[in-house]
Amino acid sequence: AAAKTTTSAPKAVKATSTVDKAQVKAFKEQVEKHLRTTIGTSPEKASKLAWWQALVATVNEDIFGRLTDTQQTHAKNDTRAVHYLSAEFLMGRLTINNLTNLEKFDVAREALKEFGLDINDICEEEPDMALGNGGLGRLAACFMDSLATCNYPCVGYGIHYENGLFRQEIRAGKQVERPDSWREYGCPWEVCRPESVQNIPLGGYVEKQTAPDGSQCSVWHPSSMIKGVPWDIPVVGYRGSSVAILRLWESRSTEQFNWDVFNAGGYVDAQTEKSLAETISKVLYPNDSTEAGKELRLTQQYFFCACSLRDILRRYKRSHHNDFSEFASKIAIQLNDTHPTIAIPELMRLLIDEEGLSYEQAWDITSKSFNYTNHTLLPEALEKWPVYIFEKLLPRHLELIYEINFRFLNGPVEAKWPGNNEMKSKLSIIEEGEVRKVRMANLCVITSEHVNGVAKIHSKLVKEDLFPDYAQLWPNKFCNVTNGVTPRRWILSCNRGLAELYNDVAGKDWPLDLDKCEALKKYADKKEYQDRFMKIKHDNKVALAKTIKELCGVEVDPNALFDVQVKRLHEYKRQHLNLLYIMSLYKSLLEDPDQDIVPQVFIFGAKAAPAYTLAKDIIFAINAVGEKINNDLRIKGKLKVVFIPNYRVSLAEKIIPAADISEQISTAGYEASGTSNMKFSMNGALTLGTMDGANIEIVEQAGIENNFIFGLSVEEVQKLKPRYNPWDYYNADHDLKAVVDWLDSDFFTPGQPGALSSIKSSLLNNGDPFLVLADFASYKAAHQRAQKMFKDKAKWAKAAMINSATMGIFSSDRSIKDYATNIWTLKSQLIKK
Ligand code: CBF
Repeated sequence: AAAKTTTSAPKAVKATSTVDKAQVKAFKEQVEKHLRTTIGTSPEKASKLAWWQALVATVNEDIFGRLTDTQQTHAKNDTRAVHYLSAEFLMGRLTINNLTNLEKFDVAREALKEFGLDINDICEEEPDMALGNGGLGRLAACFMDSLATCNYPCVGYGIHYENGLFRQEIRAGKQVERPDSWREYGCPWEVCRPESVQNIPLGGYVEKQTAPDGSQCSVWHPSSMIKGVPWDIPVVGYRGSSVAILRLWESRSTEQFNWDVFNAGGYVDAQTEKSLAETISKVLYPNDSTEAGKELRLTQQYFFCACSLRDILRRYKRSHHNDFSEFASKIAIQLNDTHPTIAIPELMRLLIDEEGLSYEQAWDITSKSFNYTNHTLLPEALEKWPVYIFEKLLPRHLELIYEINFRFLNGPVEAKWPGNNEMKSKLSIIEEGEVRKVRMANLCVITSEHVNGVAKIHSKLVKEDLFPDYAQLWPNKFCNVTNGVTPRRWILSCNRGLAELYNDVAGKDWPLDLDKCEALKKYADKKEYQDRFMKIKHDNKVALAKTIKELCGVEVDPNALFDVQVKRLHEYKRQHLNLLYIMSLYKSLLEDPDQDIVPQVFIFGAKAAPAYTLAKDIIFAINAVGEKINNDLRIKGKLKVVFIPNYRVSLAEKIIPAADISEQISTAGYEASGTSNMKFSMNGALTLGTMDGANIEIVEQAGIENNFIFGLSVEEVQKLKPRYNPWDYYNADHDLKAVVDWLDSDFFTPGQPGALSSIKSSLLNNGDPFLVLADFASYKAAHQRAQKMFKDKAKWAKAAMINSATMGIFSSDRSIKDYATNIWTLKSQLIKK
């Protein structure tokens, strides 16, 4: 509606005339050259895919030159560097982001236009690089962008999964998983580096040997070798800064093909070894914040850590030979959650068994090199590996873990709590029990110099609730680095209208210093700017409405309030709380169809882990309720519910700029930080959320009066939990009871009564572990406040602008600078051209 009442015309969104004609011409020629000489086709015959490939080849000319400059500068200066070990990097698409960071987007758009092509259309050809599950993997991708932009020497290390996170299809309302073969036809951004291949030992047994001086040593006789093949993906920093490397390891057999078996007639068996080795990097485990606990998963973790450490050692030895005294001053290693923990005993093993250092020397280096980021408090996500799996796959590593544990328990623990066996068993790396287990988080905390959480509240809980005894031993080890997101992707690339507004009010450097956006605040009361801001939002909503029509077949009105919850599906994120509210709103509309409410569109996007049945049931319920509501003429289109299938980074880039409300409704204390909450606020959505994770810091910046905060606080959740009885809430609230009971009927699933009952059952019979019913009334009240504010266009626009303008601290550049200063002691390096 705001858009329709616009009086002063907003500035044009980027005038074509500002683009340099000579640059456009040169770019056009380059694209055509690549189309002919790299791709082997002509403009007349080229498919969209071929155009995209030619575009990438053009961009790569720029990138690889800068990459070489970056690497030469770092090698020449022998700089300290950080090595970011992460099992996930959720990169999404790279084309628009790279063009933006090279400041070539406008030139490229104009050049393609001269061929009669729309750049956005061409870039739809690019598959998402979905090598991650959600927040943790996307954080790693934002961090790579910031490391490159801020010129920090770094390498990101991960796994070159053949299949990324599954592609989600929705059939008859239900999630169906399909493989995501993102590089089936090759990925033009990556380069294979055969000169840096590694061979990784696995399995076998450890033999004790007596050295000539009488000391005992261990010799590992592995049973197999896996080849690690590195693929490099250059990550371009903004505006000509450095180009960072993301190095992803692909597993292959050391023997391509077993000729002896083949010659003996075993045609199929001859392939077996090859396919077993290749299984390691075949597929990303689709679990978010829950542990897979599978042997293959540990093998994946070990495989990429072992390859990466060899790579780190190789580079270090190039300038320091076999003198390891400077190792810890040159190398910082960041463990992105516990997934790469096995790197700790692997570095110990490499230094002792292969480089000949003593245990003490190796420990000194190792314990100064590692740092650990915790991303969740959920007990099921804290990795514990059965000792028997270690015995089978990594017997020498197990031996080293026992040694680390022995020295820790009999050293610092005994000194602090003499004779206290209870404390020893609590802090031990080994969990005793029927199945003995290795507690990976304990190994991380014992070894690392720094342990950080990812938002203030989360870091406090990590220190006080998760590791309180370790905090007594080492209070200074624990710190906080609040997460951030890159403004290059999450404003500049995905919301060009808003970027243009910021250029006008804050100057063109805001993508490098997001605090500059604060300049918009002083215009937040001015109608002209409110209108311009809301027109940008409206245009984004029109574009999203089109996407929704294409993907879901549902017509939505861009003038309605767009209320969005997009994230992984998990009970603690409480999509079912949102659903219960929608049902209650629908019920009230059926009771009084003429009531004066703001038309609303509830938009969901979420993937559920394939084995998480209740999460899949919630997806089905959202679709079933949506189907009914969207087709109910009685409510006159006042309410729509859409579930956008296959939520991923490239969809987030379309959805987030179009949101009015950002649903961040986790049970307080469960969402470590959240990062979509930051992206939504930056793009002018108001948060409807709990005091959890980074929501708390968002509200600190943007003001509680500009957001809709509800629900129990962390302390209240902790207090209520032991005596919580969901039936009390169910029995006391008529509306709540009615909607929960509705789940048992076949109203939303004609002919299938009980199809949605598992949700009711989890809320009542299973004790409602995430306090959905306890927060329902307060959630409903927050929605009513939002409704009321949305009717006051000026007030809403002002709040949206203040949210967007005050998100400076959530730039991932700030997070990376915090890590560099407080954890890595790392200096940025200007790149010589
Ligand atoms: O820190 C990044 C994100 O990580 C998670 O996604 C995770 O996988 N543990 C958390 O759930 C998020 O809260 C957090 O923002």
